[in-house]
Amino acid sequence: MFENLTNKFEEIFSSLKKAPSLDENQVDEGLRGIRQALLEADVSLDVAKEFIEKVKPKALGQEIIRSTSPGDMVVKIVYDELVSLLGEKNNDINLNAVPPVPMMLVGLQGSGKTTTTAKLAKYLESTKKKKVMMVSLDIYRPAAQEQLKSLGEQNNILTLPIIEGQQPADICQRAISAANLNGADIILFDTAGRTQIDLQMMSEIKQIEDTIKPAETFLVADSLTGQVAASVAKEFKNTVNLSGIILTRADGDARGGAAVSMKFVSQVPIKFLGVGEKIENLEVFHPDRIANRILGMGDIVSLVEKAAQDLGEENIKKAEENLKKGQFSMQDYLIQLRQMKKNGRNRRCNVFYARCI
Ligand SMILES: Nc1nc2c(ncn2[C@@H]2O[C@H](COP(=O)(O)OP(=O)(O)OP(=O)(O)O)[C@@H](O)[C@H]2O)c(=O)[nH]1
Ligand SMILES: [Mg+2]
Repeated sequence: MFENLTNKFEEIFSSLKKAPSLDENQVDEGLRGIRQALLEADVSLDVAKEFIEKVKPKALGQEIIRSTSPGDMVVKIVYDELVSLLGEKNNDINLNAVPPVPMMLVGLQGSGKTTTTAKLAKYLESTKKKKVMMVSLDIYRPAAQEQLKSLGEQNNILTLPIIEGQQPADICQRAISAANLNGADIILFDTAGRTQIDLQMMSEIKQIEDTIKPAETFLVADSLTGQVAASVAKEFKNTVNLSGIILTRADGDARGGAAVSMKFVSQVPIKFLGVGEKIENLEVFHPDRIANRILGMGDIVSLVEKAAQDLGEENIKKAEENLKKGQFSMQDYLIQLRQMKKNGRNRRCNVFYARCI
């Protein structure tokens, strides 16, 4: 995922990093390149525009921190904005409800709902140590319920026995009783897909939502559809209370536009990535790690972060001078204590502290 963006960003940053200092034109040129790269990755125009508008004043007004080049600073600014665009932090799955906790997966046809239901069940069982029951509400596509049943059998996950001809609302009721009987902590409801959003599908999903009152409603969206995935999420959100996105086929997506645009366009966080067809191919979505992956420059980001921390050195020096001049204030003292706490066993601070006492 993101190979194209990573390559483009690397190109842009390598020329920025070579420059000993940066003027407005160089920054502008770099930002134009970033905007272009985002658009080519199928990020929506609004998102690309907003992104550049946020980065620009920071990139131009940013004081250059000692020990790093201005180019590195721009990388760090882009990184921070990217993390914020992707959703800041991972929103963990909500298990705060009376068991059996109901969750449902919705989405367009073929987006990966059934496969993801099984992946999620496996994740909840192995990582969260919960007993899960899977239930198919897809009474329309032939063999859809059997597909989930066989995934359950292959992976040793409980599924609700199929009763031919039963309607979704009745299946929901039966599932809740069966989960209680079997001591399941979580019920995952897999729903039927449609080729496109239509009223019938939306009203059925709404009905299911009203019946089961899910703690989590995941939209399963195909990453390969780029910004369409983000607008589909926006539309689903108008009907149901979407709590998270699971972006599938991330393994085959070299552009990554859906991942980048999703939070901004739909206001719904991505919680997981589907990264293959196998049951274990589900990854928790961490915006900071993804931003690192996109920029391919984790080392620079940590370097600049370190440099920012070391800014305390400046304060230490000033405080030392104040001490020599006999003007050591309580403020200087506080700076020293904070810096010591931050750095742990920082020799320079310790020496200084020894001089103070
Ligand atoms: N490479 C890859 N393939 C995936 C991923 N997730 C699902 N698939 C494949 O996508 C195809 C469709 O998956 P399903 O889970 O049946 O999709 P669905 O949304 O339930 O489809 P309908 O029930 O017909 O609406 C299957 O062949 C899956 O193996 C993924 O993350 N990566
Ligand atoms: Mg299905």
